[in-house]
Amino acid sequence: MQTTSFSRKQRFRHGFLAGLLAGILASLLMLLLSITINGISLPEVFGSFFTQLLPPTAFDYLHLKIGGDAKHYLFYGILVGQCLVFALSGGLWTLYNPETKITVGTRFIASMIYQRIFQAKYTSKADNKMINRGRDESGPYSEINRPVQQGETTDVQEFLHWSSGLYLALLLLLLTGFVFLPLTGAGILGANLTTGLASNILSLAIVGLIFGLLFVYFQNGQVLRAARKQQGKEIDEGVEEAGISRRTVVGTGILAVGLTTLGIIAFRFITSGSSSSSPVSRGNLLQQYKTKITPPPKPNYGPIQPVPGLSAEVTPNGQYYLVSKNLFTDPVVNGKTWNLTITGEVAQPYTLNYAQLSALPMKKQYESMMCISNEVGGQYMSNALWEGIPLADLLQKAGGPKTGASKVVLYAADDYSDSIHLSKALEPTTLVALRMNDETLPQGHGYPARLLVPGIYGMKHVKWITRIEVVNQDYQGYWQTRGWSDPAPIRLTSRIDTPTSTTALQAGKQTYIAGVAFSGNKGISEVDVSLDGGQSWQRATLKQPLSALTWVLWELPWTPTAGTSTITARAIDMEGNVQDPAIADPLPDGASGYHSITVTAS
Ligand SMILES: Nc1nc2c(c(=O)[nH]1)N[C@H]1C(S)=C(S)[C@@H](COP(=O)(O)O)O[C@H]1N2
Ligand SMILES: [Mo]
Repeated sequence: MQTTSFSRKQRFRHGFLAGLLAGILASLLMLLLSITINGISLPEVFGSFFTQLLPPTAFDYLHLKIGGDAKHYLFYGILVGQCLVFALSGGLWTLYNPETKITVGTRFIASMIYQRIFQAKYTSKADNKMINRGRDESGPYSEINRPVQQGETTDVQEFLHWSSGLYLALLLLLLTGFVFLPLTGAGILGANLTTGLASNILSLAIVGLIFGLLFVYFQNGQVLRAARKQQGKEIDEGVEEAGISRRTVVGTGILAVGLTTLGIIAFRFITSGSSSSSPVSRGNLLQQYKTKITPPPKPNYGPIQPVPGLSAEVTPNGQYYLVSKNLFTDPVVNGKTWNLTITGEVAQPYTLNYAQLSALPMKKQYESMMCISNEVGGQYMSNALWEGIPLADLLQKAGGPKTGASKVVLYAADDYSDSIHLSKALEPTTLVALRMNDETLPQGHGYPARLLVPGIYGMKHVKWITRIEVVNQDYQGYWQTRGWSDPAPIRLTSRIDTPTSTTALQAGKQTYIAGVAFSGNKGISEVDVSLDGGQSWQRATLKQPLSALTWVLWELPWTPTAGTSTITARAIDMEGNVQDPAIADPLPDGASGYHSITVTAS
């Protein structure tokens, strides 16, 4: 009698591949559910946990790139990891198949359903047809139910019931819900997440169900193919080849995706390191550096030529820099059901809906923002006209903060939170903004409402706010628990927008050096440009800013000489503080140093 026998390695491989395929599809379904029904996205939860575990310096690199592509790589990396966990669970499940312990009843039902749907079976009846496809009394499990004969291998146990897949899914679900999620701080079944317990359970159950069924489907398909191959006297060559090539293709595909992801991260890492070196000698700059000029310079306002490459003074909404912690998608909040709660250490907590909030008196102000992970000369800086309700008014409406209150915490729809000091919260320019450049706040910038808090970095400008809580103790926000500054005042900076290292300059032909300078809420009194590595400085013309809270456009006419030139810029704020030339990475307080570029004229 012919028997098929699979080695442990083969059995593991079958389960692993089946788990991988089912895991990929289940993971895609998970993402789909997270977008459509606000289901839980485990890669998002684990990504957030992972960034908290890493030492801040190790994560610095990734945060530098957040808003760019790196966070997506992190996300896809974790997604690949999740698929591998599915695959591993499939391999182990097949290897240590606990099927024999599953009741005969569920086996029978599962086997019936299996036959009904797929009409595929594997049988070793002595009709010399080891494999056939078609309806028959014996199902794929008839073999298992038969007592195992002496010397016979038990490969057929690799055929799984639907119920077996569901048991595996249940096991994974229990592990996730009661072990892994609580370990990340998300609570049992992710109860602490804003997605909500009901939506978590529903989405996990759907994903689990689909994974379990697909796993059994792929597993049995593979066993069938492998058995055919082994007993292959009557195999259909075409089918067999298709089986092998599909397996090979999938395996190679996964490998390729994984390697590409790693490659891109490595490439980014290498190139980011090389671009941070500055063409200007630090010694010079530091030697001559005076931290403060008293009295502060009087700004040199004047007309600015509209030169190509210079930032628009007001950034259009579509071009405003975008940063969020969210690895996959930002929350889409429904303004019709959304409301904002003011609570904590206040006399009368209350809740307003969007219409009620919009009806309150609003204030318009130009304000520029900068991300704390922006490097000197970087692009995570923009300016807009905002409109919103002063936070002080909202707190006053609640009877004001109680004595002893020290901080205000802002909670958002994406499980992000941050705090600001009460004194900062009460400043008249701290707003809960509903509008941006005369439009409803765009979704990506925090619709329905975001915080504006001039003078401190972008991370404190909490988007998609749901709750504002006055507290009487310290509170560390999302980025603070990852090593970043809590007070987070903006560090004075200036950026050369034009020319760039790739601009084709003509020697002897006048052009303009131009850019922006920003201090948060301390204004800009002067911007200087040096063409000799900081030995001498020329004063640029400043465009009178739209408010005391915005960046300032600056410009200097310049006639390049043939060859290369190095251009360096520095700013001075309205208090006379001079931009710090010491190079500092963004972590933990924001970057410092001077922006320098090397250009060539011919
Ligand atoms: N809810 C929420 N608010 C958030 C963030 C976030 O991830 N979630 N990111 C912060 C960071 S780090 C920055 S720099 C600003 C960016 O705002 P923007 O995308 O409108 O430019 O939003 C801040 N507010
Ligand atoms: Mo940021």
